[in-house]
Amino acid sequence: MTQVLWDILWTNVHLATFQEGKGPYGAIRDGALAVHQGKIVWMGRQSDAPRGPVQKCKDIRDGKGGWLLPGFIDCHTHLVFAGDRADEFEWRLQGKSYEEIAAKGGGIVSTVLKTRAAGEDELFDASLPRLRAMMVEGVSTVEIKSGYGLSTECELKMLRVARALQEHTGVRVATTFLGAHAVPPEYAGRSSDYIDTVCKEMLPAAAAEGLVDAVDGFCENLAFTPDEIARVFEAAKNLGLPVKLHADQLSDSGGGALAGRYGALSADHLEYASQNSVEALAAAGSVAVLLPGAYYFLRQKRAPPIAALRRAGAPMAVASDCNPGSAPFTSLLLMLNMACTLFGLTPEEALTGVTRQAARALGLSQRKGTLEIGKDADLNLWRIDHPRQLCYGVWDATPAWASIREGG
Ligand code: DI6
Ligand code: FE
Repeated sequence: MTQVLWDILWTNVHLATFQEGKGPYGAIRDGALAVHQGKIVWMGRQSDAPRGPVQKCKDIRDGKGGWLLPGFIDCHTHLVFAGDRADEFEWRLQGKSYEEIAAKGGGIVSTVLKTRAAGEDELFDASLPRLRAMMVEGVSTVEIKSGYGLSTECELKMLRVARALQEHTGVRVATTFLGAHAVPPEYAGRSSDYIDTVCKEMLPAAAAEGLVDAVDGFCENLAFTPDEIARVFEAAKNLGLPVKLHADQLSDSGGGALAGRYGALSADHLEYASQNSVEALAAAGSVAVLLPGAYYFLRQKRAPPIAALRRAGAPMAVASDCNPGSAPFTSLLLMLNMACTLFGLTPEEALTGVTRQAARALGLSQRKGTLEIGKDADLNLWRIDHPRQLCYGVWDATPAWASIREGG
């Protein structure tokens, strides 16, 4: 697919391509990369660049020895919400658990009440700064979940705001319907009836408006059982939508195994995942999405079974889980650091987790996640000496030195 015409040629750069099987970071030192009509059309060692197209290219850019990486992908966020939960943070520091607070009507439901009360514009204005903070650190694709509406009207409002954020910022937004996040107050004690409404009314309405790229659920003691989630997954399947799952975050509820059984794009959290779940995920090719920010913020004691995931060959992604209750964070760079220090990922694994594997967790591998001929020219140029520095700490490259979004 070498084109004769190149719109842009990046020279004097190192490439961290994150292509599978291409050595550490998929690195190409002293590289060059050519872009045509928003796609990568050539990349390799600069000395190997074909003369004809180089001579005809009118926009040759000097990367000054920096590193080009794929735009980062935050593949698990709840960044559209109203208000905050700093009060609960204080209560937890005094010894109350996340589960206790949720059981007393706090937790997710308290954010639901605030999100329901917010108008669409207000919700957009509250969410935009969080997305902007992510963009500053090189995020060019973000997944955004509903799940703080828990009514047809408010779930659709959240998803419309998520779509509007893409329109406004140019960041690619993947929307996920998370109606099965918690039982809303008007259905207290009737979770099965609520799941009926999710399957028969809420999800079909959201899908009909084209607002749903994937369907998620919260499988946990304080949320929904595997049987209830299975009903949501069946409804998703009938609509031809892919699924993903909040699984085994606070207890082993068999969520990982359920996700594997449905061929989920991903199973997320997984602190309490059993060997059975790990194997089911690996067999299905589902991505294990690790969320070290939530683990840290809830001061959990048990880390996800990283060694078992590695042994099973399960792909691992890293994301922020940005939400007001368990992970009030927008920094994917901080998550990279936490994935290494708290979960023991190597810097290469962590970075692969916000590029190639994160794209896979969103079903976007055809276009995103690696530097590869034919993929979107969705790039960040970082002023670093080595990609590992992005996991260690970055203080002279924020905002990403130059962000190039030639692709859609
Ligand atoms: N797990 C989480 O960590 C978030 N949602 C979920 O299912 C927490 C959401 C919240 O506490 O508001
Ligand atoms: Fe989450």
